[in-house]
Amino acid sequence: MSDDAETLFERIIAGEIPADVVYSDDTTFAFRDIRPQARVHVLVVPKKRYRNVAELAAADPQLLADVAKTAEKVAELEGIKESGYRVVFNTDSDAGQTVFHVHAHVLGGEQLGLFGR
Ligand code: DGP
Repeated sequence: MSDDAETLFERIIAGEIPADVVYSDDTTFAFRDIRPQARVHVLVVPKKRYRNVAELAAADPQLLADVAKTAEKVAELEGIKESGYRVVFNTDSDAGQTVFHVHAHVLGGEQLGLFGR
């Protein structure tokens, strides 16, 4: 896919593709992963698209902070803030990144293994 092409997540943010939305504010958007890897598995994305977390951090550190704060907000809304949760940014092919609109996976609601479920 060309970097100029509208990604799947932009279409979800725009409401063109249905999703189970957990939280939205001016700069970020959170929705349940379609293939959950834990009892709670929510994706947090900045509404403005960057390819990965490194590009986001370089271009707009405040927006990366917004994503981190929304991850915590999601944990609070899902009732897993106290028990703990994992925040993961898959980056490029060896990590299995498939959607090139940076997204944080928020995982929890059960005891997680060291590197996955
Ligand atoms: P990653 O591998 O880090 O690029 O994660 C992409 C995630 O996106 C993957 O866990 C599955 C999820 N996903 C893919 N397509 C859809 C979709 O149409 N809706 C939702 N809610 N999640 C999706």
